[in-house]
Amino acid sequence: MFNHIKTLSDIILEEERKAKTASGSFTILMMQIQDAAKIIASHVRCSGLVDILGKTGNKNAYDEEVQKLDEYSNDLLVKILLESGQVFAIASEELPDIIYTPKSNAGNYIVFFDPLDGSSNIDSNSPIGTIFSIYHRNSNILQKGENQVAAGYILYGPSTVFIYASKYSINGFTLDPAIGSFLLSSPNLKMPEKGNIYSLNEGNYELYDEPIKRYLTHLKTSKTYKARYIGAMVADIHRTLLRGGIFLYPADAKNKEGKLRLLLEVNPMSFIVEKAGGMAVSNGKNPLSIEPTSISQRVPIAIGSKENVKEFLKIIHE
Ligand code: AHM
Ligand code: MG
Repeated sequence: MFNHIKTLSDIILEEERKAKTASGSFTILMMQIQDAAKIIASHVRCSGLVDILGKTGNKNAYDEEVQKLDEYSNDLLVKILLESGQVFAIASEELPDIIYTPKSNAGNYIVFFDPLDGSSNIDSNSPIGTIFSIYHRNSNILQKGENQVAAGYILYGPSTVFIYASKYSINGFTLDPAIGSFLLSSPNLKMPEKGNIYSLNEGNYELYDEPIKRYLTHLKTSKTYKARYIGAMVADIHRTLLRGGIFLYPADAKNKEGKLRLLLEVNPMSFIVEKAGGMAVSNGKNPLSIEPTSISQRVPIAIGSKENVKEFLKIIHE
């Protein structure tokens, strides 16, 4: 029998049919985000050539001016989203301020994004990603994470993977470069209840406060844990989603509020991980319940398999 593999577009259309009042606007927005992801993925594949081609007249493989990949990804997303007709406002990790779509073209969604997360990995040909978070239009742009309509990330690794979470489901897709579609590769993602991997920048050890040091000692002396840290949240969270365990970016003496941004990194990842059955905590609270104060607000984060996050909470409160 003919076996059609579902695509990301199929899932988005299925969900549109479930939403009784849907106008098609969200579907168009998600199609635009998919397009941007494919274009960024294609540029990531050529990124190692930029230096070589750059020397021959500042043109890249696409005959465009050579531009840093993070700038390129940001400019592309800004342009695609503002021209989509579906967004009211956008905010990017690369930009200091919120950008509003001109009234004539304004839509009903607000999109936050980190166009190229982990960009310091580019030079060493290591994984990088894009993170996005979608809200309904509201006069208050800075809404709690629990109001997210959908969130997702794209991981540019050995293959390009798109994780998409909405109120209906969470699924993973892999880009088939031959046909240019994201094919369903991890349906109904459910993360392990517990894992044996912890992930944080342990180079900051001396800067951590006593409870975090105690927790790390607990992990090491239990002799059941492995350490893994890629330094790109998208890649570290993706491994945590598939294999279980915990990812942390705690506050420390240098990063007093933590390093990762609530609206651009922490909330989309917390939404995704919760949908997959995991848990996130920030200063003892669910980050999705925090009232944001600014686009650049940073918060500490511990996120991952439920049992691992509960164990973290138990040890730091001892
Ligand atoms: P970026 O979005 O500017 O690339 O920075 C965020 C990144 C995360 O992807 C990663 O988890 C973290 O910063 C790594 O920070 P550090 O180098 O301090 O370990
Ligand atoms: Mg980032």
